[in-house]
Amino acid sequence: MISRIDMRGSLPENLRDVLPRAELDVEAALEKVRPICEDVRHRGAAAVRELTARFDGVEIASARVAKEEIGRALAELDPKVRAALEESIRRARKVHRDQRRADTTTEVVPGGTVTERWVPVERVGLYVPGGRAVYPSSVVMNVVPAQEAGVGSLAVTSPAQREFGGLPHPTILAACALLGVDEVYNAGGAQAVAMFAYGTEECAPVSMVTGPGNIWVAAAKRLLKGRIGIDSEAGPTEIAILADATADPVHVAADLISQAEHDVIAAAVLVTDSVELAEAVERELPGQVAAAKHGERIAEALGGRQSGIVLVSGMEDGLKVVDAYAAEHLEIHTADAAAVAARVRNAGAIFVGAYAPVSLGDYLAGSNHVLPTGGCACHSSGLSVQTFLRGIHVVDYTREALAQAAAHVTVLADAEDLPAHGAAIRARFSWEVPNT
Ligand code: HSO
Ligand code: ZN
Repeated sequence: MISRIDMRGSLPENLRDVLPRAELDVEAALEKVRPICEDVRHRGAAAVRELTARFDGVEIASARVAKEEIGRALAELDPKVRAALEESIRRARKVHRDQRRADTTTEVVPGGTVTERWVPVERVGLYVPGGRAVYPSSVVMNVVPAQEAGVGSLAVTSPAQREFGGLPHPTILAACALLGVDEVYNAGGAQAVAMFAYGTEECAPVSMVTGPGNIWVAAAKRLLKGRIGIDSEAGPTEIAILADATADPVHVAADLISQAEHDVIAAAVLVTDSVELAEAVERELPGQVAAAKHGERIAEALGGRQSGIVLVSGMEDGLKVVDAYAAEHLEIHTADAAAVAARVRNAGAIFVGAYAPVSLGDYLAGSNHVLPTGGCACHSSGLSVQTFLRGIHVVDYTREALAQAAAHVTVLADAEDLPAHGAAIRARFSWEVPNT
């Protein structure tokens, strides 16, 4: 059901390369996505409609969802789902509000200050996946940080669904309504990203696109990055669990399964120094998988080369392995889990101990679930208020403070063979270089 990789003894040199990992060839998708983006760029809304018919099999009259449809979806939402979404929003708001950084002003020298002013991106497009994956929770995770950052104009897009008359899934529309978002589109795939990036007659262009999607969305984000800002490319979901002999195999198996449920290419990796735990989890998995609604998908994900149980000699090696893997989600099931968690350097999010499973983070912990995948956690963070803010340096120097810096600027400018840089300073002082 799940393969074993034995790294007891010494760890391999090229640890990152030998660990199980899904291969998602975004590069290969670029060539397919390029003409789609060009089409939307040149033909706007008509191209979005035609591409929606071609790829989603739905004829739509417009990619803009009418406000009445959003209101209706909320009115028809199951009250239990509404209450759960409201609590999810409340907790996420609480956490994301606290992330907002204050502007800082530093007096570098008397009369010379640098202020870092945090300014929200003006207009953002948020992509919410559709199809098999219907994630109203991802609406929450995208919209809340953007709103808390102060983004003024927010548009959400999610693929048109044939069974819902060409609208996005009603729960997604209802989540938008609960969050106060009324600009919603029913476009998906690369054409949706291009619609946001270039704008159409129906949709004003945005400065930034965030949110997870399939390989076409990832490729379009890569292609259009620069014209628009993006978060991460978001590949298939990953869970890594670092566990010792104290871990409960029932919990460990359930948590591996919970993320394998997303996709046949989702990754579930257990790193442990306990052969007994590895064996107990191996024994536990088949029963839990058989009982799961999406058992086939889960079995394929667990059996894939991206998943596995990695045996290590001890927690020191275990930490090296999870750092090299840099999982999107990392659970720690060890004695003194908090102390072990504090030593982890690379992970999208860390879940400490037996009572903080990834599923909690997916919906209700208050943390964000849009996290770096594919090892990107070694250089990137998940979505946060910070994603939607730019720190602008505001430089304010008096004549005296500039005079004090003039000689050093001139010297450095000359050293770089850019003497006009120094001249721009001296022009303010009758061309004399003042002494420092
Ligand atoms: N685990 C996914 C997010 C999600 N789970 C949405 C359920 N719904 C990626 O972090
Ligand atoms: Zn999940």
